[in-house]
Amino acid sequence: MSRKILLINPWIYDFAAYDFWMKPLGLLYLGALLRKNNHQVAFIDCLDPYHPQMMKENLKTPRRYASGNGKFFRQIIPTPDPLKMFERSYCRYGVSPEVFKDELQNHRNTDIVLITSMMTYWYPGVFEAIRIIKDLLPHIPVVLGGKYATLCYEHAIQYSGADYVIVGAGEKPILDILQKIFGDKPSFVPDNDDLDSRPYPAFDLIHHVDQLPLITSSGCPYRCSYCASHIFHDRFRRRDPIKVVDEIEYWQKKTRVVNFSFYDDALLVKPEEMIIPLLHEIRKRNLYCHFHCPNGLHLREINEELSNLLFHSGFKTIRFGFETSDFSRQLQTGGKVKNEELRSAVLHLKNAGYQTKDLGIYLLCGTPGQTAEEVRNSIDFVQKCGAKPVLAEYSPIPGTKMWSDAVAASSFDIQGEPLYHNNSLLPCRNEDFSYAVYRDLKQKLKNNF
Ligand code: B12
Ligand code: SF4
Repeated sequence: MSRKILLINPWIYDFAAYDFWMKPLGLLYLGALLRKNNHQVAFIDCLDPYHPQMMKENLKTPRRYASGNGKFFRQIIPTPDPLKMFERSYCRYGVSPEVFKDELQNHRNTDIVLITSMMTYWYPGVFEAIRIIKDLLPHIPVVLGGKYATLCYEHAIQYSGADYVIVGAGEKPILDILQKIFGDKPSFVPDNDDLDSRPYPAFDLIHHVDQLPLITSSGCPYRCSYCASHIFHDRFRRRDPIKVVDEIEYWQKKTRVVNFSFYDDALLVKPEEMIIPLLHEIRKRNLYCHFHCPNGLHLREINEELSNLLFHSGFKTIRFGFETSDFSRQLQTGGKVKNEELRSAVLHLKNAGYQTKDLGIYLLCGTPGQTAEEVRNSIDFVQKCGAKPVLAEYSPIPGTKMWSDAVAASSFDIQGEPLYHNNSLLPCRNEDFSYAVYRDLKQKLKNNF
């Protein structure tokens, strides 16, 4: 039987949040799958920066850019007790609770609610949404999935208020839940090993499309000690690059969108298998696109051919994961890149036409045992290579190799309270690397660029 299913992308509660091409891709993949199983799917996006009711009520609409990034609506809210010692405004990013409640009233006859989650430390926004749903639609089952639900399963079971908490990929579990609750046998189950067997995400549910996310793979062949990729995906799987271009062309024809963001963990790995054929096909079909990669790309693969291809195919925002120039830490954390590889990659990218400001190099700050000097040296090294250092504060993640070091290094109870995973806290910094030193480094970089 056809069920009415409501998807919810909850608020972000944090000290800071910026829309770096963010969309609830996993949730919208599930929406498409459920439609393919003949269910009716609706969507409430608490993060919608173009929400019509908010636009009407709010004189100050969030500043947005033509490439699809920008600010969210924002309201200052009380800081949760565990974070009170941190003197910054704590905010709800997204629509107001009143707007959310109004939207929910239109879905009183829904059969089940699916809510997603991202950063572990954003759980208060998820809980608030669930609390309101339970208030207004008390008898409707609520299923919680996504990153927080996977990484902090016990916490989510105990405190979220959801009826079901799902770990990992949601495709099979959600069909199982529908069968368990309503007795609905699935008519279509995607092949877990064939990412192209999934229907395209239900992007038509987004009412104002300014950019769309793409994913060409799941997982990553590397195992960096600070990263959770292997917890979500047991191995690296890829789509057929030609089918990815079919999808790009499909969305472009349907929505006229130009900006696309890649959410892959390892887009550039083995370029001959994915990015090279993909970009050649884009050019063959004469598609005009701008690509954005806010998630770190691999530097190791960059050579003359790939640099030219990226530059001439509309790769506008590119960020690379470099993390540190300290050789022993590079080895300890997984060895995904070496200093020489950064130097050579920047040379190729600049020869292709990129400028320093285009080449953002992520440096991981505040990992256990890291000194301020290591970060300074890394900044210097990136600048000497001719690229732009971008500081990324380390967020400790349960289940990663670095977790036990993070627990030992942190003065916060990161095991008991996911709010302390917040990267803004630099939760694993040590005496040597104070907030003042960090702020100073950040300010200097800001002044430079
Ligand atoms: C793309 C990405 C981003 C994007 C935004 C993504 C978005 N959706 O908005 C950008 C680049 C902005 C970003 C930023 C950051 N990110 Co990030 N990001 C990712 C990444 C690579 C992929 C997420 C994704 O969308 N995957 C694709 C979709 C298809 O999968 P999915 O969402 O998981 O959905 C599936 C399941 O989760 C499940 N599911 C999802 N929802 C639901 C709902 C229900 C009901 C059910 C049943 C199932 C279900 O089913 C889906 C389909 O199978 C992950 C790593 C990873 N491999 O997952 C890190 C990750 C989530 N990010 C992480 C981090 C650390 C960050 C940053 C803090 C980095 C930094 N230091 O600056 C920033 C923070 C941003 C901020 N403060 O504003 C960490 C999480 C940390 C934490 N403590 O939670 C991760 C895990 C990476 C890591 N280091 O291991 N990120
Ligand atoms: S290369 Fe990137 S995605 Fe892969 S394990 Fe390392 S940090 Fe994670």
